[in-house]
Amino acid sequence: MGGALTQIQALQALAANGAQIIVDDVIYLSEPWFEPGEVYNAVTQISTSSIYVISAGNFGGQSVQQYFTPSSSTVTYLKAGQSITVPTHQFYKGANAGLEIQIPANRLVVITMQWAEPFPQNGGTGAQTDLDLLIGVDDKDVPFVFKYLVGTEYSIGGDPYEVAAIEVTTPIKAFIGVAKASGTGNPLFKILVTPQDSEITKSLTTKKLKSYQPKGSNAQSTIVSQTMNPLAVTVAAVPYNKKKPQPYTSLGGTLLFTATPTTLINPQFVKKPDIAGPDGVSTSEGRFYGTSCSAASVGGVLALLKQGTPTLTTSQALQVLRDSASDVKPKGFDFTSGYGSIDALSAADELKSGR
Ligand SMILES: [Ca+2]
Ligand SMILES: [Ca+2]
Repeated sequence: MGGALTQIQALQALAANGAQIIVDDVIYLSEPWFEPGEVYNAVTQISTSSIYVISAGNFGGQSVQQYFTPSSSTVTYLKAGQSITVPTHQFYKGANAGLEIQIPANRLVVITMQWAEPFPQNGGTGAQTDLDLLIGVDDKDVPFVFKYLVGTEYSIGGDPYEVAAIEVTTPIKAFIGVAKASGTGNPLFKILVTPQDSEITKSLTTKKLKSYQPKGSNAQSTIVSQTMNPLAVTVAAVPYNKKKPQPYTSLGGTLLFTATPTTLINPQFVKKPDIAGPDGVSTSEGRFYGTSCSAASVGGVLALLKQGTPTLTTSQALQVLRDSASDVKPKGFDFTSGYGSIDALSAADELKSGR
Protein backbone atom coordinates (compact mmCIF):
# COMPACT_ATOMS: atom_id res chain seq x y z
CA MET A 1 0.00 0.00 0.00
CA GLY A 2 1.39 3.36 -0.94
CA GLY A 3 -1.50 5.77 -0.61
CA ALA A 4 -4.41 6.79 -2.80
CA LEU A 5 -2.23 7.72 -5.79
CA THR A 6 -0.63 4.26 -5.87
CA GLN A 7 -4.07 2.70 -5.63
CA ILE A 8 -5.33 4.79 -8.57
CA GLN A 9 -2.29 3.88 -10.67
CA ALA A 10 -2.72 0.19 -9.83
CA LEU A 11 -6.42 0.26 -10.79
CA GLN A 12 -5.68 2.02 -14.07
CA ALA A 13 -2.83 -0.37 -14.89
CA LEU A 14 -5.02 -3.42 -14.20
CA ALA A 15 -7.82 -2.04 -16.37
CA ALA A 16 -5.42 -1.05 -19.17
CA ASN A 17 -3.94 -4.55 -19.17
CA GLY A 18 -7.29 -6.23 -19.64
CA ALA A 19 -8.30 -7.21 -16.08
CA GLN A 20 -12.02 -7.86 -16.42
CA ILE A 21 -12.79 -8.29 -12.73
CA ILE A 22 -10.83 -6.24 -10.18
CA VAL A 23 -11.24 -7.12 -6.50
CA ASP A 24 -10.03 -4.55 -3.97
CA ASP A 25 -10.14 -4.15 -0.21
CA VAL A 26 -8.21 -0.94 0.38
CA ILE A 27 -10.19 2.07 1.61
CA TYR A 28 -8.38 5.27 2.57
CA LEU A 29 -10.26 7.18 5.25
CA SER A 30 -8.35 10.30 4.17
CA GLU A 31 -10.23 10.24 0.83
CA PRO A 32 -13.43 12.35 0.72
CA TRP A 33 -16.50 10.74 2.31
CA PHE A 34 -19.20 13.24 1.35
CA GLU A 35 -18.20 13.90 -2.27
CA PRO A 36 -16.55 11.89 -5.06
CA GLY A 37 -12.77 11.86 -4.56
CA GLU A 38 -9.86 10.80 -6.73
CA VAL A 39 -10.14 7.07 -6.02
CA TYR A 40 -13.92 7.23 -6.51
CA ASN A 41 -13.38 8.93 -9.88
CA ALA A 42 -10.79 6.33 -10.90
CA VAL A 43 -13.38 3.62 -10.19
CA THR A 44 -15.87 5.42 -12.46
CA GLN A 45 -13.20 5.60 -15.16
CA ILE A 46 -12.24 1.90 -15.09
CA SER A 47 -15.85 0.69 -14.82
CA THR A 48 -16.24 1.00 -18.61
CA SER A 49 -13.79 -1.87 -19.15
CA SER A 50 -13.60 -3.70 -15.80
CA ILE A 51 -16.03 -4.76 -13.09
CA TYR A 52 -14.75 -3.31 -9.81
CA VAL A 53 -15.51 -5.24 -6.62
CA ILE A 54 -14.72 -3.63 -3.27
CA SER A 55 -15.19 -4.86 0.29
CA ALA A 56 -17.59 -2.62 2.21
CA GLY A 57 -15.10 -2.54 5.11
CA ASN A 58 -15.24 -3.88 8.64
CA PHE A 59 -16.13 -0.71 10.52
CA GLY A 60 -19.54 -1.87 11.80
CA GLY A 61 -21.80 0.94 12.92
CA GLN A 62 -19.02 2.79 14.67
CA SER A 63 -19.86 6.25 13.46
CA VAL A 64 -21.73 9.30 14.60
CA GLN A 65 -22.79 12.17 12.41
CA GLN A 66 -24.23 15.50 13.50
CA TYR A 67 -24.32 19.16 12.56
CA PHE A 68 -21.81 21.12 14.61
CA THR A 69 -23.75 22.63 17.52
CA PRO A 70 -21.82 24.66 20.10
CA SER A 71 -22.30 23.57 23.70
CA SER A 72 -21.84 25.81 26.75
CA SER A 73 -18.45 24.12 27.32
CA THR A 74 -15.26 25.57 25.93
CA VAL A 75 -11.81 24.10 25.56
CA THR A 76 -8.45 25.86 25.62
CA TYR A 77 -5.54 24.59 23.58
CA LEU A 78 -2.54 25.67 21.57
CA LYS A 79 -3.10 26.34 17.90
CA ALA A 80 -0.19 27.52 15.75
CA GLY A 81 1.64 28.57 18.91
CA GLN A 82 -1.30 30.55 20.29
CA SER A 83 -3.66 29.65 23.10
CA ILE A 84 -7.26 29.64 21.93
CA THR A 85 -10.50 29.10 23.86
CA VAL A 86 -13.32 27.83 21.63
CA PRO A 87 -16.67 26.04 21.98
CA THR A 88 -16.97 22.28 21.81
CA HIS A 89 -19.74 20.42 20.08
CA GLN A 90 -22.73 19.17 22.06
CA PHE A 91 -23.22 15.49 21.30
CA TYR A 92 -25.97 14.89 23.86
CA LYS A 93 -28.71 16.82 25.52
CA GLY A 94 -27.23 18.11 28.78
CA ALA A 95 -23.87 19.49 29.80
CA ASN A 96 -21.38 16.81 28.81
CA ALA A 97 -19.71 17.89 25.61
CA GLY A 98 -17.80 14.73 24.81
CA LEU A 99 -18.82 11.59 22.93
CA GLU A 100 -18.34 8.70 25.32
CA ILE A 101 -16.52 5.64 24.10
CA GLN A 102 -15.55 2.62 26.16
CA ILE A 103 -12.19 1.27 25.07
CA PRO A 104 -11.27 -2.29 26.06
CA ALA A 105 -7.74 -3.18 27.25
CA ASN A 106 -4.81 -3.28 24.84
CA ARG A 107 -6.35 -1.36 21.99
CA LEU A 108 -5.16 1.26 19.59
CA VAL A 109 -8.23 3.20 18.54
CA VAL A 110 -8.06 5.50 15.55
CA ILE A 111 -10.64 8.26 15.32
CA THR A 112 -11.20 9.91 11.95
CA MET A 113 -13.43 12.89 11.23
CA GLN A 114 -14.59 14.63 8.06
CA TRP A 115 -17.11 17.39 7.55
CA ALA A 116 -19.26 18.24 4.55
CA GLU A 117 -17.12 20.93 2.92
CA PRO A 118 -15.21 20.59 -0.36
CA PHE A 119 -11.79 18.98 -0.57
CA PRO A 120 -9.23 21.01 -2.55
CA GLN A 121 -8.39 17.88 -4.62
CA ASN A 122 -11.52 18.56 -6.70
CA GLY A 123 -10.40 22.10 -7.47
CA GLY A 124 -12.46 23.55 -4.62
CA THR A 125 -11.52 26.10 -2.01
CA GLY A 126 -11.00 23.48 0.66
CA ALA A 127 -12.49 23.60 4.15
CA GLN A 128 -14.23 26.81 5.20
CA THR A 129 -14.55 25.75 8.82
CA ASP A 130 -11.68 24.62 11.03
CA LEU A 131 -12.94 21.76 13.16
CA ASP A 132 -10.53 20.00 15.51
CA LEU A 133 -10.69 16.57 17.07
CA LEU A 134 -9.88 16.15 20.76
CA ILE A 135 -9.61 13.09 22.95
CA GLY A 136 -10.19 13.26 26.68
CA VAL A 137 -10.43 10.86 29.59
CA ASP A 138 -12.61 10.97 32.66
CA ASP A 139 -10.86 12.80 35.48
CA LYS A 140 -12.06 12.43 39.09
CA ASP A 141 -11.23 16.03 40.07
CA VAL A 142 -12.57 17.72 36.99
CA PRO A 143 -15.66 15.93 35.60
CA PHE A 144 -14.55 16.29 32.05
CA VAL A 145 -11.20 17.31 30.66
CA PHE A 146 -9.53 16.89 27.28
CA LYS A 147 -6.08 15.54 27.90
CA TYR A 148 -4.93 14.75 24.41
CA LEU A 149 -5.06 17.24 21.58
CA VAL A 150 -4.15 15.28 18.55
CA GLY A 151 -6.31 16.32 15.62
CA THR A 152 -5.75 20.06 15.50
CA GLU A 153 -4.56 20.82 11.97
CA TYR A 154 -5.27 24.25 10.55
CA SER A 155 -7.98 23.14 8.12
CA ILE A 156 -9.07 26.33 6.34
CA GLY A 157 -8.30 25.89 2.63
CA GLY A 158 -7.19 22.31 3.24
CA ASP A 159 -8.90 18.96 3.69
CA PRO A 160 -11.99 18.91 5.93
CA TYR A 161 -10.35 16.00 7.73
CA GLU A 162 -8.80 15.22 11.11
CA VAL A 163 -7.37 12.04 12.58
CA ALA A 164 -6.44 11.20 16.17
CA ALA A 165 -5.43 8.04 17.98
CA ILE A 166 -5.43 6.74 21.52
CA GLU A 167 -3.67 3.61 22.76
CA VAL A 168 -4.59 2.02 26.06
CA THR A 169 -3.40 -0.97 28.08
CA THR A 170 -6.27 -0.96 30.59
CA PRO A 171 -9.98 -0.43 29.80
CA ILE A 172 -10.95 3.24 29.92
CA LYS A 173 -13.87 5.49 29.23
CA ALA A 174 -12.66 8.11 26.78
CA PHE A 175 -14.38 11.16 25.34
CA ILE A 176 -14.17 12.43 21.82
CA GLY A 177 -14.56 16.16 21.52
CA VAL A 178 -15.06 18.32 18.46
CA ALA A 179 -14.04 21.98 18.69
CA LYS A 180 -14.54 24.76 16.17
CA ALA A 181 -11.33 26.77 16.00
CA SER A 182 -12.52 29.17 13.29
CA GLY A 183 -15.10 29.69 10.56
CA THR A 184 -18.74 30.69 10.71
CA GLY A 185 -20.38 27.52 9.42
CA ASN A 186 -21.89 24.69 11.43
CA PRO A 187 -21.18 21.86 9.02
CA LEU A 188 -22.37 18.29 9.10
CA PHE A 189 -19.50 16.20 10.43
CA LYS A 190 -18.96 12.48 10.71
CA ILE A 191 -16.66 10.54 13.00
CA LEU A 192 -15.47 6.97 12.40
CA VAL A 193 -14.00 4.96 15.27
CA THR A 194 -11.75 2.13 14.09
CA PRO A 195 -10.70 -0.65 14.35
CA GLN A 196 -14.01 -2.36 14.78
CA ASP A 197 -14.73 -3.68 18.25
CA SER A 198 -18.14 -4.75 19.46
CA GLU A 199 -17.67 -3.09 22.85
CA ILE A 200 -16.94 0.23 21.20
CA THR A 201 -19.97 -0.16 18.96
CA LYS A 202 -22.16 -0.68 22.00
CA SER A 203 -20.89 2.39 23.82
CA LEU A 204 -21.35 4.52 20.72
CA THR A 205 -25.06 3.87 20.79
CA THR A 206 -25.99 3.53 24.48
CA LYS A 207 -26.42 7.21 25.23
CA LYS A 208 -28.98 9.09 23.16
CA LEU A 209 -27.35 11.54 20.78
CA LYS A 210 -28.97 14.76 19.75
CA SER A 211 -30.77 13.98 16.53
CA TYR A 212 -29.59 16.68 14.16
CA GLN A 213 -29.60 14.59 11.00
CA PRO A 214 -30.27 15.24 7.34
CA LYS A 215 -33.25 13.29 6.06
CA GLY A 216 -32.57 9.89 4.54
CA SER A 217 -29.10 9.42 5.99
CA ASN A 218 -27.86 6.85 8.44
CA ALA A 219 -25.84 8.51 11.20
CA GLN A 220 -24.04 5.23 11.89
CA SER A 221 -22.98 4.66 8.29
CA THR A 222 -19.36 3.67 7.72
CA ILE A 223 -19.40 2.98 3.98
CA VAL A 224 -17.38 5.88 2.60
CA SER A 225 -14.99 6.93 -0.19
CA GLN A 226 -14.94 4.80 -3.36
CA THR A 227 -17.16 2.14 -1.75
CA MET A 228 -19.97 4.70 -2.28
CA ASN A 229 -19.52 4.69 -6.06
CA PRO A 230 -22.75 3.40 -7.72
CA LEU A 231 -20.52 1.70 -10.35
CA ALA A 232 -18.62 -0.31 -7.72
CA VAL A 233 -19.88 -3.68 -6.52
CA THR A 234 -19.74 -3.01 -2.77
CA VAL A 235 -19.70 -6.21 -0.75
CA ALA A 236 -20.96 -6.84 2.79
CA ALA A 237 -20.24 -9.98 4.82
CA VAL A 238 -22.57 -12.77 5.89
CA PRO A 239 -21.23 -15.94 7.57
CA TYR A 240 -20.85 -18.85 5.12
CA ASN A 241 -23.30 -20.94 7.20
CA LYS A 242 -25.87 -18.38 8.40
CA LYS A 243 -28.27 -15.98 6.78
CA LYS A 244 -27.58 -12.94 8.91
CA PRO A 245 -25.14 -10.06 8.54
CA GLN A 246 -21.76 -10.07 10.26
CA PRO A 247 -21.88 -7.42 13.01
CA TYR A 248 -18.64 -5.83 11.80
CA THR A 249 -19.71 -5.27 8.22
CA SER A 250 -19.68 -1.57 7.34
CA LEU A 251 -23.09 0.11 7.08
CA GLY A 252 -24.44 2.14 4.18
CA GLY A 253 -26.48 5.32 4.28
CA THR A 254 -23.77 7.95 3.89
CA LEU A 255 -24.94 11.00 1.93
CA LEU A 256 -23.07 11.84 -1.23
CA PHE A 257 -23.00 15.54 -2.14
CA THR A 258 -22.16 17.32 -5.36
CA ALA A 259 -19.05 19.46 -4.91
CA THR A 260 -19.03 23.07 -6.07
CA PRO A 261 -15.87 25.16 -5.61
CA THR A 262 -17.03 26.60 -2.29
CA THR A 263 -19.66 24.27 -0.92
CA LEU A 264 -21.24 20.84 -1.11
CA ILE A 265 -24.79 20.76 -2.38
CA ASN A 266 -27.62 18.40 -3.31
CA PRO A 267 -27.05 15.42 -0.97
CA GLN A 268 -27.98 12.13 -2.62
CA PHE A 269 -28.94 8.88 -1.04
CA VAL A 270 -26.87 6.02 -2.50
CA LYS A 271 -28.02 2.43 -1.95
CA LYS A 272 -24.98 0.68 -0.46
CA PRO A 273 -23.82 -2.01 0.07
CA ASP A 274 -24.93 -3.85 -3.08
CA ILE A 275 -24.57 -7.48 -2.17
CA ALA A 276 -23.40 -9.71 0.68
CA GLY A 277 -20.85 -12.48 0.19
CA PRO A 278 -19.86 -15.33 2.49
CA ASP A 279 -16.98 -14.99 4.94
CA GLY A 280 -15.49 -17.39 7.46
CA VAL A 281 -14.66 -19.80 4.65
CA SER A 282 -11.73 -22.24 4.87
CA THR A 283 -8.49 -21.19 3.24
CA SER A 284 -4.92 -22.53 3.34
CA GLU A 285 -4.35 -20.01 6.16
CA GLY A 286 -7.39 -21.10 8.17
CA ARG A 287 -10.78 -19.44 8.29
CA PHE A 288 -10.93 -16.07 6.55
CA TYR A 289 -13.27 -13.48 8.09
CA GLY A 290 -14.28 -10.01 7.02
CA THR A 291 -15.64 -8.24 3.97
CA SER A 292 -12.31 -8.81 2.15
CA CYS A 293 -13.13 -12.52 2.11
CA SER A 294 -16.68 -11.78 0.94
CA ALA A 295 -15.42 -9.52 -1.87
CA ALA A 296 -13.13 -12.30 -3.11
CA SER A 297 -16.09 -14.72 -3.25
CA VAL A 298 -18.24 -12.22 -5.14
CA GLY A 299 -15.32 -11.52 -7.50
CA GLY A 300 -15.09 -15.26 -8.19
CA VAL A 301 -18.78 -15.50 -9.03
CA LEU A 302 -18.51 -12.48 -11.32
CA ALA A 303 -15.53 -14.06 -13.11
CA LEU A 304 -17.67 -17.15 -13.84
CA LEU A 305 -20.59 -15.00 -15.01
CA LYS A 306 -18.24 -13.03 -17.24
CA GLN A 307 -16.84 -16.25 -18.66
CA GLY A 308 -20.37 -17.35 -19.56
CA THR A 309 -21.36 -13.92 -20.86
CA PRO A 310 -18.23 -12.09 -22.10
CA THR A 311 -20.25 -8.97 -22.93
CA LEU A 312 -21.30 -8.54 -19.28
CA THR A 313 -20.97 -4.87 -18.31
CA THR A 314 -20.63 -3.30 -14.87
CA SER A 315 -24.26 -2.10 -14.88
CA GLN A 316 -25.55 -5.50 -16.02
CA ALA A 317 -23.44 -7.25 -13.37
CA LEU A 318 -24.84 -5.02 -10.64
CA GLN A 319 -28.38 -5.56 -11.90
CA VAL A 320 -28.11 -9.34 -12.09
CA LEU A 321 -26.51 -9.60 -8.64
CA ARG A 322 -29.26 -7.48 -7.08
CA ASP A 323 -32.12 -9.24 -8.88
CA SER A 324 -30.88 -12.73 -8.04
CA ALA A 325 -29.79 -12.04 -4.44
CA SER A 326 -31.32 -13.98 -1.60
CA ASP A 327 -32.75 -11.41 0.82
CA VAL A 328 -31.27 -11.18 4.34
CA LYS A 329 -33.40 -9.72 7.14
CA PRO A 330 -34.67 -7.04 7.43
CA LYS A 331 -36.94 -7.42 4.38
CA GLY A 332 -35.81 -5.80 1.14
CA PHE A 333 -32.78 -3.62 0.56
CA ASP A 334 -31.04 -2.67 3.80
CA PHE A 335 -27.87 -0.84 4.84
CA THR A 336 -26.24 -3.96 6.32
CA SER A 337 -26.46 -6.57 3.58
CA GLY A 338 -27.69 -4.54 0.60
CA TYR A 339 -29.98 -6.54 -1.70
CA GLY A 340 -29.06 -9.75 0.10
CA SER A 341 -26.73 -12.71 -0.07
CA ILE A 342 -25.16 -13.63 -3.40
CA ASP A 343 -26.75 -16.59 -5.19
CA ALA A 344 -24.37 -17.72 -7.94
CA LEU A 345 -26.70 -20.28 -9.55
CA SER A 346 -29.66 -17.96 -9.58
CA ALA A 347 -27.45 -15.16 -11.03
CA ALA A 348 -26.22 -17.48 -13.81
CA ASP A 349 -29.77 -18.61 -14.58
CA GLU A 350 -31.03 -15.07 -14.71
CA LEU A 351 -28.22 -13.99 -17.01
CA LYS A 352 -28.80 -17.00 -19.30
CA SER A 353 -32.53 -16.37 -19.56
CA GLY A 354 -31.78 -12.76 -20.43
CA ARG A 355 -34.21 -11.43 -17.87
CA1 LIG B 1 -8.69 21.42 12.06
CA1 LIG C 1 -32.70 -7.28 3.40
